[in-house]
Amino acid sequence: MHNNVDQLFDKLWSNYLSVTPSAVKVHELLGSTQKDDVINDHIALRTFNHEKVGLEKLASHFIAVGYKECGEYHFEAKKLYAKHYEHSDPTKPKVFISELLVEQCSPELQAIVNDMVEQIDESAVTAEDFLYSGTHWQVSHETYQQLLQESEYAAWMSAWGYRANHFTVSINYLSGFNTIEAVNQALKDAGFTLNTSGGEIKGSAEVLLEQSSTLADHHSVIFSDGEFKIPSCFYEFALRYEQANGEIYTGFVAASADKIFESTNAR
Ligand code: OOG
Ligand code: NI
Repeated sequence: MHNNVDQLFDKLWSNYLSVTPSAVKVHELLGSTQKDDVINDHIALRTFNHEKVGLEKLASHFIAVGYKECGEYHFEAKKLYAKHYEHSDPTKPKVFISELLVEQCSPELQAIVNDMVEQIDESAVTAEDFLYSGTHWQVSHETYQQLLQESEYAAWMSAWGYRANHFTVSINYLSGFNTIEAVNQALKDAGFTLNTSGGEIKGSAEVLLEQSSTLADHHSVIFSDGEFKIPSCFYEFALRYEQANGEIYTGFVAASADKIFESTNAR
């Protein structure tokens, strides 16, 4: 485990950039109007609900650097469960960790996932680099496509494994943009394709959180039966609103998150 928050995020960031080159362009576009680089609202990681690698195992790496568990979320149709974590320093990214409820999936998917999880060395899960260690197994592109038929989430995990699947620009901290509409327009003008599932903007001021995201970059993966370009990771944008008590809302909105997951769908 890491003992320093910034070191952990630096590693997660460079690992994410290695398969998400468009993230550099996002920073140039949104951050160049201000002195400091962008502040990230949150990042997200994915896993399977096996004892060995369940979301609590990922969370322990963040707990070790001062994070506390905050909210929980259910995604029935996608068979996912998630929790979010916060640091006492509000400029440190929040963390959203989800897990696939494998026992609710088909016997075929369960067999594939069990086989992948079995190949993870127990000691790898607590190792310093686990959250950006990628895959610990070999899958074929054929298996990837088979998983895609049932769960895009499972397919993404089979190809990319343990890494941040997105970083999220905090619009609240941007000096050049005040609305999510303005951010989306700048992104589209620069040639980015946004995730339109559930509309370009997910959520509203009423639910205290507005979100949008790019569609994932495409990056090559070496599968056991060859190299293929598939969706990797994406960038998200979040604008948070004040609650009645005057404090900024720090939770997530399940109905919006449900659509954000689809940012790794193929274009
Ligand atoms: C997480 C999707 C949910 C949000 O901000 O609501 C999310 C994922 O794609 O793994 O990030
Ligand atoms: Ni997100």
